[in-house]
Amino acid sequence: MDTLTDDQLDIAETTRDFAREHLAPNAVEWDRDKHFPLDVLRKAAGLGLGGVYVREDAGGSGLTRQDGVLVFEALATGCPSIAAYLSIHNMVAWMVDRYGTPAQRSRWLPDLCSMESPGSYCLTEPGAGSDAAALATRAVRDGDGWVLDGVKQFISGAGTSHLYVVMARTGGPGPGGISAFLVEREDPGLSFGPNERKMGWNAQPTRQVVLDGVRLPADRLLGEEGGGFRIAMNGLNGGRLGIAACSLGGAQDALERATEYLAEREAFGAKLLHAQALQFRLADMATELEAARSLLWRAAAALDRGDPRAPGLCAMAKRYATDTGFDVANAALQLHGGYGYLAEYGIEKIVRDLRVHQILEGTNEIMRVIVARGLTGA
Ligand code: FAD
Ligand code: 2MC
Repeated sequence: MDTLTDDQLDIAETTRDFAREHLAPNAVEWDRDKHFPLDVLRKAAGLGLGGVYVREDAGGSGLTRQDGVLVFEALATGCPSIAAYLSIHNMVAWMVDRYGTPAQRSRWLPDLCSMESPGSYCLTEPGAGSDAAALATRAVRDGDGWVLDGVKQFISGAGTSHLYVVMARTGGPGPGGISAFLVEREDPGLSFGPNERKMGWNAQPTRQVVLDGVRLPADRLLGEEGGGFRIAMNGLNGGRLGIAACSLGGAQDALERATEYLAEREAFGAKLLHAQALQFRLADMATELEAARSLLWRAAAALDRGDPRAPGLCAMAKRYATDTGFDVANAALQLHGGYGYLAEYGIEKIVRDLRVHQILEGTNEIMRVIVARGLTGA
């Protein structure tokens, strides 16, 4: 922790306190009841967590990505699923801040920052996931405005969120034919599928977003016509750091719980923590997490300074931290013996929540595609 400033130490500690008080005591129940605690998210917004990267003139906290990875790791120690939704919401808010006109910024950012209007990010479709540039949702010009038709798949927060950043095709095939739009929940023609039944991430809804002749005025285009894919990818660079940080937070919590458990549990006439084999296991888990954290902080610093290597470093960090986080949480479950498998201990929930971080915001195979392209130039 010695590379952190006093301000960063404060941010991490305040957020961890929030997670300890408002998330951790409820996380198992929210998972069981599939409850999305919007009231608690709004409380987090009171600490500035609804607009982490948004500039202060629009109600944001104006923090860096290096600050952000501390925030999301700390939040995820209380509940990875809620922390990850907040990370996605912050990706949306950052996109509006970064690419919005002054009018769009003043119209949408204050409510995004207070979480009066939670946000969702809509890229994936039933027929286009990893190959996002193949998306088929169409936006056709209609006078000054647009009409959108298509289906978005697996959208986090959908149905509850008020603002949807939707990537749609306004031109020819490939990434250059895609534009980004701001769609509101009340826009006629917008509807949602049922809440998907999932292995984890149960404390937030995942639904299809269906666009059926959604008519939008011209001022709902975000950024340039044809610039939507680049906007989506730039959003994801930061989003991938957030998801990686959530994996570290969940795994750190699991490691701490396993250590406490072994210190209490007796077998063969001694505390299990005295078994050197188990101490070595804990040592390896801590070492792996620290290595992942170092890479994540390096990627965040690269994104903050606009280093052209940042997308590759973000992909490396997302791949490494989400794989490590899952492995560490799974090892913590093993160290709890049979109790690790019981819902009330909260460990199996962390494992289930972290599993999907290896899949979404770009699968870990796609992270390797990105890294390999950087190496080979292909
Ligand atoms: P596919 O692209 O069909 O991939 C299938 C398998 O093939 C994967 O293992 C993949 O890694 C592999 N593969 C594909 N191409 C290659 C290749 N070139 N080389 C090697 N392997 C390859 N999307 C959003 O837009 N917004 C959201 O809010 C959102 N939230 C989500 C929440 C949840 C709970 C889930 C499960 C998904 C969410 N997603 C969201 C979608 C997520 O980003 C996609 O599921 C993911 O990008 C993979 O796409 P796919 O499911 O279509 O898999
Ligand atoms: N950062 C900045 N720009 C990027 C970029 C990145 N990470 N990735 C691609 N681009 C740019 C790229 O530089 C190119 O720009 P230009 O036209 O100026 O040359 C343009 O985008 C097109 O890129 P590619 O030619 O590489 O496009 P391709 O179709 O070959 O592959 C790939 C792109 C595979 C990297 C992209 O489709 C991808 O990331 N797929 C994964 C999709 C994904 O992550 N989905 C997550 C959904 S959100 C989610 O899951 C949530 C939970 C919210």
